[in-house]
Amino acid sequence: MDDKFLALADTVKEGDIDKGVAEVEKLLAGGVKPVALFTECIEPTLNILGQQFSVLEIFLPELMIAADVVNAIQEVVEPILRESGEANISKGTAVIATVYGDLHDIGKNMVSLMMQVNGFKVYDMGVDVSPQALLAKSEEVDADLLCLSGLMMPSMPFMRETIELAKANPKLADMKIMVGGGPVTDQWASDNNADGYADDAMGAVKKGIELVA
Ligand code: B12
Repeated sequence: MDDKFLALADTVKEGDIDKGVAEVEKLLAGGVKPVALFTECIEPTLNILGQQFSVLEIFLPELMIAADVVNAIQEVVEPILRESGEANISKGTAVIATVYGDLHDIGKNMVSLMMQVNGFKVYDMGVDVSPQALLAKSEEVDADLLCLSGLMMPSMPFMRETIELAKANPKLADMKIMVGGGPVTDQWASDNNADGYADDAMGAVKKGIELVA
C-alpha cells in the first residue's frame, strides 16, 4: 500500500471515525481520486482484517468498528462521486442487493453507487434479500440487469436459487444477471448460469454496460 494511505488504513483498523473522515478529506484535497481510496486502501485493509478475523487474531467488535469507519467514509465520498457522474445518461435499469442471509453491504454499496454514477438507474434493495423479493422487484421495474452480491458461503445457495428462478421466468427472459462478492468467481458465475461476473466496482460497471448493450 502506498505510504500516503497508511494513516487512513490505521483509522479503519482502530475504528476511529473522526480521524478516518479527516484523513479522507485530506487525501481528497491532495488530489487522490475517491475510487482510489477504496481500491488502494480500504479494500486491502478490510481484506487484512478479514484474514485476522478468520484466524482469531481479531474478533467481531473490531470488524464492526472498522465497518463503521468505512460507512462514514462512503457517506463523504458519495456526493463527490455523484457530482462527477453521468446522471443524465441512461444505460439501463438495474436491481441490486446482497443475497438472502448475508448482511455485508460495503462492496454492494460501492457497486450500486458506481453504477448510478455511470448512468444506470439502480434500485438498491439492501441486504438479506430473498430470491422471491428480487424477482418481484425485477419484474416491477422491468430490469435489464440483476446484480447479486454475496460474501458468505452459506448464502451462495440463495444466489444460485435466484439465478435459477430468474432464468425460468419468461417475464425476465431479457434480463441479464451479474454476480460478485468474496466467494464468487468467474468460474462460479458460469457454472451457475449467471451472465457476468466482476471482482470490483469499476469492473461491475464495465461488465454491466457490456451485458445490456
Ligand atoms: C467488514 C466485514 C463485516 C462487517 C460488515 C459490515 C457491512 N456493513 O458490510 C460486519 C462486522 C458486520 C461483518 C459481519 C459478519 N461477517 Co464479515 N467480513 C467483513 C470483511 C472484513 C470485509 C468485507 C468488505 O466489506 N470488504 C470490502 C468490499 C469493498 O469488498 P467486497 O464486499 O468484496 O466488494 C467488492 C467486490 O467483491 C465486488 N462486488 C461486491 N458485490 C458485488 C456484486 C456484483 C454484482 C459485482 C459484479 C461485484 C461485486 O465489488 C466490490 C467493490 O470493489 C470480510 C473479509 C473479506 N475479505 O471480505 C468479512 C467476511 C465476509 N465476514 C465473514 C463472517 C463469517 C461474518 C459473520 C458471520 C461473523 C459473525 N460471526 O457474526 C457476520 C455475518 C453476518 C451475516 N449474516 O451477514 C467471513 C465470511 C466467510 C464466508 N465466506 O462464508 C469473512 C470472509 C471473514 C473471514 N475471513 O472469515 N463482517
